[in-house]
Amino acid sequence: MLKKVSIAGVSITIAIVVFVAALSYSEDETEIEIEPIVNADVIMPTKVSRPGCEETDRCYIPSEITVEKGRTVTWLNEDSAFHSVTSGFYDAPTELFDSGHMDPFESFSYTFSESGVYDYYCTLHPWMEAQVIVE
Ligand SMILES: [Cu+2]
Repeated sequence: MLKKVSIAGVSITIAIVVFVAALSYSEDETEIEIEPIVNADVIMPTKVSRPGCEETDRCYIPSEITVEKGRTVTWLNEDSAFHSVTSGFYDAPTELFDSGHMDPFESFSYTFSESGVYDYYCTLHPWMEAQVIVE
C-alpha cells in the first residue's frame, strides 16, 4: 500500500515536471517567433538620439519612402533609445498618426489610404525627420 502511494507520488512529480517543461518551452518559442515577424519598411538606426543623423539623412532609413495608396508602412526602432513616428513637423504636428514612445525593437504600422506627401518626425528628437510619399 505504501509502495503504491509513492509510485503515484513519483508519477505526479514527473507529470508536473513535464508540464512545467512544456510551459517554459512554449514561452521560449513565442519569444523566438516575435522578432523575425517584423518586416520593417523603415528603421530607426542606432545613435540617432543625438544630433548628426540629419546631416547624412539617416535618422530614419530610408528617409523617403514611396508606396502605393492603401499600403501599410511599418517602422522598427532598432536603436537602444525611445523614438516616435509622428505625423507633421516638430513645431507643426498634423495629428494623423503618432506611434507614441517606441521601445527598442518595438514596431509601429500605419496604413496610408490617401495619396500625398506625409512628413513625420520624432517627438523626442526634433532633428529626426522623414517622409512617406503615397502615390
Ligand atoms: Cu527619436
